Amino acid sequence: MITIHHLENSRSQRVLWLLEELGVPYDVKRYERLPSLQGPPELRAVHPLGKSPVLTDGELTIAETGAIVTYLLDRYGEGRLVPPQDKPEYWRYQHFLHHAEGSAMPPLFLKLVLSRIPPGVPFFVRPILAKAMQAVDDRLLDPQIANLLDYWNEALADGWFAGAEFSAADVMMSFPLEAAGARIGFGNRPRLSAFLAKIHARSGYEAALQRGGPYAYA
Ligand SMILES: N[C@@H](CCC(=O)N[C@@H](CS)C(=O)NCC(=O)O)C(=O)O
Repeated sequence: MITIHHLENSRSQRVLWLLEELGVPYDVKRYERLPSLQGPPELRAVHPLGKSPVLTDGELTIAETGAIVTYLLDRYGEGRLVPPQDKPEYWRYQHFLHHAEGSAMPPLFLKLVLSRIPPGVPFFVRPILAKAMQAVDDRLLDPQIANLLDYWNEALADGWFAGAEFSAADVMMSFPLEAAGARIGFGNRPRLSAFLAKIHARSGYEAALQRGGPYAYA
């Protein structure tokens, strides 16, 4: 039996959604965040990185969302949610499967980290630190994130990230879009909010929310 080690309000929600789309039975072991928003120490007992998601299936333990998605599709997908390998859509699919965690999430995560000065920083340093953080935001992160949002908006011209068909690339890309939508907003990029509306209306997405517990992005 598959078990997903799932941290509340996190990107591991995607794995539950994929399992619902595939109709594969699974257990969920839920973990709550610490007040610091980090994962609890029990996650380290499952995998040394202490992050979520982690999948266990028999003897196998897999961390990293992209690897888990690939495992589930290879083992249980029966060709579903992946474009045929001889089509150009297959490489769009591969691109977005990796893009989600490789290029999309790092600037969004950094933006979140820089959005508040950590507790314990002495009061006289705080204004200087705030200015430095703002400069990183303005010069580095905001232009990069605007570029990402434009890129996604263009990529969705055919309806989905890999082309005209829904695929597991859309499952992977859901979290960067949800995080960007909640933390930053989309500006004048209508395909991004349309994408979120479409995925949130899927019955598998709704079923995964019931299994996963608190999720602030839907
Ligand atoms: N690239 C990894 C990122 C894993 C990750 O950072 N997970 C977050 C959940 S959003 C987490 O476990 N955070 C808790 C922590 O860092 O302590 C993946 O996609 O699996």
